[in-house]
Amino acid sequence: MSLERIYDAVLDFEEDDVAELVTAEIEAGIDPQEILQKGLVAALDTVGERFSEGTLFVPEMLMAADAMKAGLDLLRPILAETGAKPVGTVVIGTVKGDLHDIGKNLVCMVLEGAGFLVVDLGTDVHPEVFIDAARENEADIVALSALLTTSMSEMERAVGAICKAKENSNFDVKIMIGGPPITSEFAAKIGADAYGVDAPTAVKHARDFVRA
Ligand code: B12
Repeated sequence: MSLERIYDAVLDFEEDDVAELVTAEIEAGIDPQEILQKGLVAALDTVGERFSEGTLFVPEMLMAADAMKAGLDLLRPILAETGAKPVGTVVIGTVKGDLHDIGKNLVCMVLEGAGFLVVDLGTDVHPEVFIDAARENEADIVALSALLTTSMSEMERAVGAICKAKENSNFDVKIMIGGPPITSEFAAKIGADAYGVDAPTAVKHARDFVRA
């Protein structure tokens, strides 16, 4: 019931209401994953459908994203709470030309929650920036996100550059990619080590990589 109110508040672009309702759910002991999936993520899916239908436009999409972020900010520390020593280091970013970061931020949160040290490079990240950050932080994994179909070629370019850097030095990282236009076939074609359909799958792959 209250999760529906969170869903509605995101669709009404009511940041303050989202924050208030999410706080109430947390205090009531509701599973943070449930608040996230059934309240916040479900609302953004509806936003996407309405955008596709042409009944909602970019400014509204942005306002809904801001409302969702108000809830995410409250859930982040709870999802990330572990206190354990990092099990590995992940450098992550959204590829060049792409400004979407909500899904990437979710991936960051669950990886942190699973005990990884996450270095978030933000959005519109150039290939060399991924490589430099991975070297500097001695990363085990580089994770790349893309939301736009037009970003897929940038992802291919970035993964290609990382693979090339791996050939020429003692630089060794696993590459994981994700985002709605991405598929496992595309990941295999461009030389990525794994494709993750969602945040929990990202954790599964990351764990497999550091165990291997
Ligand atoms: C919010 C939003 C925006 C916001 C972004 C705000 C922000 N800070 O992110 C704003 C308004 C800025 C925006 C702008 C644009 N957007 Co937009 N946007 C969306 C929307 C509604 C939601 C995206 C989202 O956050 N989803 C929720 C998250 C949780 O899901 P997710 O990103 O898929 O992430 C999950 C998985 O994919 C996976 N994952 C994601 N990344 C990674 C990475 C790794 C390593 C792994 C393992 C997994 C993984 O795990 C995540 C969690 O489970 C979508 C529609 C939709 N429902 O997807 C359109 C959508 C992505 N946008 C679209 C478009 C067209 C645009 C614009 C071009 C619009 C315009 N004409 O200006 C611009 C592009 C700007 C740019 N250069 O990037 C299209 C893309 C179409 C396409 N196939 O190319 C979509 C699909 C809308 C539509 N139906 O047409 N957008």
